[in-house]
Amino acid sequence: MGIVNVTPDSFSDGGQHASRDSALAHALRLIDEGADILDIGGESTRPGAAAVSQAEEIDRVVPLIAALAGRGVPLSVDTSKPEVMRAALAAGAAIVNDVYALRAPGAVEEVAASGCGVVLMHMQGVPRTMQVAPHYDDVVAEVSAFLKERLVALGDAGVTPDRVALDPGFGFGKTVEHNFRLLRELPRLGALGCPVLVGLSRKSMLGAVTGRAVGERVTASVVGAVLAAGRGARVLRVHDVAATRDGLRVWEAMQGQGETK
Ligand code: 7PJ
Repeated sequence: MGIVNVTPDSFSDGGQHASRDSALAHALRLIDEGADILDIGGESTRPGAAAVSQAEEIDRVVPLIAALAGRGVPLSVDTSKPEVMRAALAAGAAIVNDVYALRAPGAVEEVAASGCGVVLMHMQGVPRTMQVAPHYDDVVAEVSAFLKERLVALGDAGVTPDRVALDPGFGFGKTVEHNFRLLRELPRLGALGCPVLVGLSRKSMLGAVTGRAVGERVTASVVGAVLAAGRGARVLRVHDVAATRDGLRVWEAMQGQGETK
């Protein structure tokens, strides 16, 4: 799953158009590099990021989804707002990826009304403050219990587990230690019966162990992705598609199921 962020380019005078064009070019490059899914997001969920209005978020993601629909690559929309989900699905998105796990009022109903896939992610707290003092008695058990509870809530609304992928939410209300424990014990999330999605690309947990700035974390990200694959992750949400595919090819060859190219 290749990451496509549509955020205004503050260094360009072209405004909305320029950022849309560069997002489209980036998305096409990720398809070329072998992305199986594109995840399109118009709002940053990084700690301390400014909120984006519903109209603005729709304005950022919908034209890009429309431009990318029908190219043979399923599109995911990274949003927590039901109205954005609705507009994105109407424009051709096939998956809703929600870091709030559809807890916003109306979000479950929006997904239930369509046949789309869903990514349910765990987060402790809210983005603005989630990294202040994350606390768990047993992080793996608590993340599992949360995801299981969300699966039940979706099931009650008619969204069956075969439409769902589960994500531990690396970096979302977790210390470095919590994140690596979740990675180590990832098979316990797989035991819930849904495919597991992992997003650790360029994240600060990798900076914490390598000492590297965000722009220098490709190697660490690829190693993290391969480790996650080895622990059962079925979808890897990444910025660096080509590099990740190279890493996965090595792992797959070892498994005896290597793709040839
Ligand atoms: C994730 C996400 C993640 C899912 C972001 C970033 C922060 N969606 N959206 N999982 N992270 N499902 O990419 O650094 O880990 S935004």
